[in-house]
Amino acid sequence: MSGLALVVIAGLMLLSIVGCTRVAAATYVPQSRNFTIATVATLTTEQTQAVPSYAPVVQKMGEDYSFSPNVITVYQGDTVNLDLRNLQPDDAHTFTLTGPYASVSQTIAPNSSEKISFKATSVGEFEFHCTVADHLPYMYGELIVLPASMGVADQGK
Ligand SMILES: [Cu+2]
Repeated sequence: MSGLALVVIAGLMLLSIVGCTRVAAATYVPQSRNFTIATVATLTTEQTQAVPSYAPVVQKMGEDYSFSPNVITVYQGDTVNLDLRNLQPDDAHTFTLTGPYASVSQTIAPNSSEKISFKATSVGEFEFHCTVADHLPYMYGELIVLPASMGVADQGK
């Protein structure tokens, strides 16, 4: 056997070894993600006692609340566990998602909490809001569901 043939055979063997050790494409393992979301008073009738100049604003615009945090980010396939806390003593709220998650809606009575869970199946940005008419203009947030492929890089961190 010629020296050239030996080199070719050795090269092919080396390629097959390298080929065998190639790492298989990683897949994202869905996680369980927990969030606590509180309803926060940003402009209310009660506050007008401390800051009288708020009174005409509240009278004209109505009371104003928000969710804190108001952005939730997860990966597709994750299970989202929400602990919803209504911190107001006299106002009920809802946590209501939109789009493919529209079935996720929970009323939270004054001074109480509710826990809900759902699976993040659809990728995209989806608004959540409180359906109480006077709260709706300001009381909203966003669920961001990233593609599972983006979660691979974060796996194990
Ligand atoms: Cu509300």
